[in-house]
Amino acid sequence: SDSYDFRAIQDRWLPVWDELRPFEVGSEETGRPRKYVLDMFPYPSGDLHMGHAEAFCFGDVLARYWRGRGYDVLHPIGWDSFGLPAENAAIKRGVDPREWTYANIDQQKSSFRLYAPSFDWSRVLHTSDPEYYRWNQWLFLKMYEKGLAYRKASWVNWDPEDQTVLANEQVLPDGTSERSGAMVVKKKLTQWYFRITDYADRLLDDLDALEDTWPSKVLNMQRNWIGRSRGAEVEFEIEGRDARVPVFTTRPDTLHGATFMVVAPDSDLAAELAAGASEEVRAQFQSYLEQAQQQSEIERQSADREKTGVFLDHFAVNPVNGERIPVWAADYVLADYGHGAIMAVPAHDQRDLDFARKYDLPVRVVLDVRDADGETLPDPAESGIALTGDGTLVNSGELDGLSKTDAIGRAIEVLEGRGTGRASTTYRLRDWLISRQRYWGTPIPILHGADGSMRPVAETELPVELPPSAGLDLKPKGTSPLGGATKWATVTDPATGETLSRDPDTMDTFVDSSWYYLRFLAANDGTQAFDPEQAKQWGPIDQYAGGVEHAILHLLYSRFITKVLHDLGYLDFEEPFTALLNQGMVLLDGAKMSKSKGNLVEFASELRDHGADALRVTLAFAGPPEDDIDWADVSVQGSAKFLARAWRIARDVAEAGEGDSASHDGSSGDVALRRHTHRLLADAPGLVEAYKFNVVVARLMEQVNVTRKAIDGATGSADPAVRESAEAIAMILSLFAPYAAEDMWAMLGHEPTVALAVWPEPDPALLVEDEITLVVQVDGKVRDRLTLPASVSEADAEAAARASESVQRALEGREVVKFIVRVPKIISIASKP
Ligand code: ANZ
Repeated sequence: SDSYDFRAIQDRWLPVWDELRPFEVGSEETGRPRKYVLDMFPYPSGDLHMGHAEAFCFGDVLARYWRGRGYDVLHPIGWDSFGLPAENAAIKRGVDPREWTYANIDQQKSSFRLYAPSFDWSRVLHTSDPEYYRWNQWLFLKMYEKGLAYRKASWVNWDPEDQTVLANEQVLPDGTSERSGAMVVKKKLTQWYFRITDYADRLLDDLDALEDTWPSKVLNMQRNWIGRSRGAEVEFEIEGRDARVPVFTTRPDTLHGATFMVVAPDSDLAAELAAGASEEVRAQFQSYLEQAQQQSEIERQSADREKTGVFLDHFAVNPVNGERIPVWAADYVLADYGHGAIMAVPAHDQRDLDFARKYDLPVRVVLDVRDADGETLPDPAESGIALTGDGTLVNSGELDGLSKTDAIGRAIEVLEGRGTGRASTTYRLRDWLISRQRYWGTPIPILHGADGSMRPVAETELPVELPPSAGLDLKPKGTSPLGGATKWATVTDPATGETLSRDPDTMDTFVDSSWYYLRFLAANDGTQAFDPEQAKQWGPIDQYAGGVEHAILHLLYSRFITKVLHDLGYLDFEEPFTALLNQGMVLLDGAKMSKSKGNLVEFASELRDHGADALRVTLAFAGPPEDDIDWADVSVQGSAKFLARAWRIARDVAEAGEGDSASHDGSSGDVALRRHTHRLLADAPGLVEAYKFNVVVARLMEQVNVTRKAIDGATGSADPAVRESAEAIAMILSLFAPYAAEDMWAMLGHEPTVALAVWPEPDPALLVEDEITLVVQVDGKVRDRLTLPASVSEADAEAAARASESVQRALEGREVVKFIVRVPKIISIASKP
């Protein structure tokens, strides 16, 4: 063939690869080192989109790279196929969620086939298959056995539109649902939880080991999400109540300045205290509570919001000075952080101060805080500005004169001595709410007795399969649709004959994705969730790639479940993802693409018009993979031109007719070109491993140009150095453009597939840098000749000239007025006395 035709090339190689199945890896020992490279698996909401194209391009570059380095690479693919969109489509269009889901999966599979990521297609999984989700149920039972899965009634975020529970991070800062846009409200429901808070310290501390291999942004998001806070628990007596009330504080040093107490309106304590108050207070409290429940957590905590509250007609006793302080309910205190109650220190906490000023509560300074000039700062009661800085304790009895830090330690000792408090650590992290009142998910394998008792489904009875959706009302209404499947839900206990009912809730789909990476190791194994032996061989994942939208929850939950499985004895590692790459987004004209905005670049049409190779090269060349790509700024045509140029080099070598590559030992031929080729072979690995894919593509472009010059110049296409370059280009190009590279490889006389060709080591003799001689003139006279590497930077050349003794002598007592560096020829310096 004569000219580069991407369609013909795709048609040529697709059937060959289908036949060869080059990326399937077995479980047997090969003696080669291993890498496990995984892309976050897709959700089948339609066909693949440009975001997928990008993410799977980058993951594939890394998978193909490690194969080129001689590794066995496991690079599997599956589908995260349970979840709300399937169910919403079913409700809207009356289709079966199952049909909708699997039709989309088929569509995505065929797009993937053409796009050609190097997946091991023998290990495909879909989380909505009973063969998969039975192991979710197995995991649930293991967690239940260990006390890590439990049920409790609690306030949850409720999306009144979708009629479903939302996780905190699905509630946007303005209090609306990320899903439906509706205002989220609080609702009390009995729900299933996983006890992730037991793992808070390990989840936090183990992040340190990922410092060099995870984006620091993600590490920080994880750290903030867990939110460890060290301080003290202080117990306050409440008049007329037997049990003392604990509060959490990071500032026990300020105890003498606690002039009132605040409890969260939606806490049990507030309800109890209000119940014991006058009718008027009860009524006030009730309406305040209803108002508070309309607010999102973020709103409630916002600093600039006007403070509101209700006096609960009760008094607490400050344990350090016996003072009687009023107890209020206010929504800036959250029910599920710390103990849901605080000691308010208005002089030193801004929110407490705002509240005290609004309701005329006393403000007592207990730290003398000064400004930079040593002046005591103004009284917060007047200034309205709390003294949050460091200072010396005053008005605080035995703590007077101590620094803040010393006073914190001393106050804890005092409290411990009296048995009214102790050092304590609190976390922002809450237990993981895993139950959903929706249809399209994993049924929770628990049976309920009429007496309220619970028993786990026997492992041998798994999977608890989802009943068909036909006849069920899938519309969200706050209770699970599965409850309506009466036949399915009713079970007779074979042992006792008792009638039991199945738990009607389904699991959060984050459970499915928390351990899927392990299922790939034994995707077709009907006897176990995964093979611990294989997990030892392949795990943990060497390279994980995916979107930053999963920076918190998915990664946190996977890390948690990995630690649980480790503790249960199934895994010998505790962190699932050794290295993480977060790709940016694909934008158009600076905006996120979406159907509703009408600015969607369709993956399918790009693929059809330009082919997989040009698309992939464009994505890789657009910039560092972590950055956003604006599709308006890239040129797919430019990528196609580059591919054609690369391809023609192999064609020219083939047409030169010498035909057999074996006759060339590589030691003959154009040395300058060989140096270029070996420098590329030497640099490419470091660049790929540092995710500088765009630089690798740029280097390939340069290599193609240099090689073209050699072909068209004196060297000619029959020179062995040209063949050597063409082969290096094909191998490295195969990371980005597998079709063109395969075609080049074939033209160069090799069998498929270039994807399994191991890159040659560069010849050190060809890596020695060329040298240049740089003339240094001072005021027109040659003063020195410097021998420097050809690649020297201007700054280094200037430094070398300044360091030259003869130059220094010529400049003695004179002032440099001009310093002109013209690498590789001359440096000229002008001076005056
Ligand atoms: C007294 C005090 C004095 C406080 C002072 C701060 C400054 P972090 O660092 O975020 O953990 N707090 C405790 N529980 C709360 C709840 N459920 N809702 C709202 N606020 C709560 O914050 C800990 C501080 O936040 C605690 O220390 C408590 O106020 C407040 F000069 O106690 B502090």
